[in-house]
Amino acid sequence: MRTTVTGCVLGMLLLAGCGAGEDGPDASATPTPAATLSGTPSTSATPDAEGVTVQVRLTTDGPQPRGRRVEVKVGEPVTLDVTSEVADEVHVHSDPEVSIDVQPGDSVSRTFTLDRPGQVAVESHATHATIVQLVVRP
Ligand SMILES: [Cu+2]
Repeated sequence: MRTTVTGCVLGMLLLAGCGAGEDGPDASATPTPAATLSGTPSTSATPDAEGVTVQVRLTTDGPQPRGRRVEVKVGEPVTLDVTSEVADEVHVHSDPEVSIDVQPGDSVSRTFTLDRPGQVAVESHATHATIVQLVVRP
């Protein structure tokens, strides 16, 4: 989906070029984040200058999304917008961990950052389902 990220993996030896790539000449190939700061509410994972926002719905049929991979960068703000129809605990398996308790009818937003590359699962503890798998890039 984001070719710059794939390029990062392939160009692992060129770490310095990784972060700079998005500001380089290739930036014209991707949507300009600065122009869409007013919001694109229809997408459930929106990379922009303010970080990544994931819309989460906890329903009687389980969480939405479920098991989806979302790529983020180390230090990039990650916001979970949780709307729940059920009592549940959203648990981010980071270090330190983040946990969001919700009751039926709750809408809770929580922003955090991840300071290490790797994979971080975000779970619904009531259903033991993985909501999203955060793939943290250096
Ligand atoms: Cu957990």
